[in-house]
Amino acid sequence: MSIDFARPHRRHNPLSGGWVQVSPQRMGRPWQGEVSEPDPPSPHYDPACYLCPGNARVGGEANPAYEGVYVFDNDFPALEDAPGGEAQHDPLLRAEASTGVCRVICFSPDHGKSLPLLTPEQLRAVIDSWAEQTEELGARFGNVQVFENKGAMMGCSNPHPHGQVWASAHWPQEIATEDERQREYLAAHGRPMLLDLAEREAASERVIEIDDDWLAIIPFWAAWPFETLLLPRFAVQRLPQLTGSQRESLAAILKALTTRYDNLFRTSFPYSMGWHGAPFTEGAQDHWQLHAHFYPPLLRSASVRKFMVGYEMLAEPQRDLTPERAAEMLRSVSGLVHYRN
Ligand code: H2U
Ligand code: ZN
Repeated sequence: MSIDFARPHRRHNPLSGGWVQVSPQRMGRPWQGEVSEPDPPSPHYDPACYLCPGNARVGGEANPAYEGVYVFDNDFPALEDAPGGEAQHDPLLRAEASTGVCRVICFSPDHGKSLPLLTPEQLRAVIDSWAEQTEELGARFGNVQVFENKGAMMGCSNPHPHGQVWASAHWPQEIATEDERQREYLAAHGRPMLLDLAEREAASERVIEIDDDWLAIIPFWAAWPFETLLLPRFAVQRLPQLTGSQRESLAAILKALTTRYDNLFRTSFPYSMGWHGAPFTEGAQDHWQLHAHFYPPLLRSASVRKFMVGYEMLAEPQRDLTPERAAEMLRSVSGLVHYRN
């Protein structure tokens, strides 16, 4: 007997090695939880914003009158670019120093222009900046993590469109795990895992956007309701390797995907997104494929979110809405016209 995907089952995440509990039969249960307010629309300029052009940041330094993408060193960096002490090898109280650099990337001088509201050219400039930062910091550090934390619901401190980059001497946990899983897959199957996946999923019911270069899917093993995985359909390990035309197609697919997200609940869709690429080390990294994860918290409306609590914290992630149904919902809204236009 094969699995009945309409009944409780578990799905495996080959990138993380984890599992997710899927319970499609629970979709009909009543909701009596928190109802929070959606973010209000943002003005083009906010005199109180520490990221708007010309305004003073918290540390006192003023931003220049920037006109495109603007990158600065985080005034409150989580990592310091200074040598640390010796590692502590206690089996119970183990520790090591961590060093690195943290920067903030303002996507636009316009306080109200989140990714889907940027022009393809402006999005291309954001992609170029992600690639430049990765290249520059990768020359000095073992890993470069580019990410965006968006929306008050995700704990983002400011609506001004911005992301961050944290470069570290060490490989953070997620990167180390994905490195191992992809290395094992190449050894076992002779092809990079995520290139195989892009091929396998190109015509699946989990596709949100696809063109000759890129594929956006709700992964089979997604934990968050509308989680997506953005995959290249060609072999590439890191952002700086993308050609001009691959960056242009990426700008288009990012715009379409984030437009669908915003249109789904007619709100500026909160999420944490980020790029995973090969860490910086000697030798070929053929097992790696560049990819982006989007982890949005919303479940049913602009104000009803999924909480990863209870069973999720103590056992394993669980979802009611199937990835296939979530993909259908995202496909049913426009990827071309944003609800604010
Ligand atoms: P988040 O909203 O994603 O947390 O990012 C804002 C970052 O901006 C945060 O890391 C930094 C914070 O340290 N920041 C500055 O560097 N200067 C400021 O004046 C305020 C915030
Ligand atoms: Zn601003």
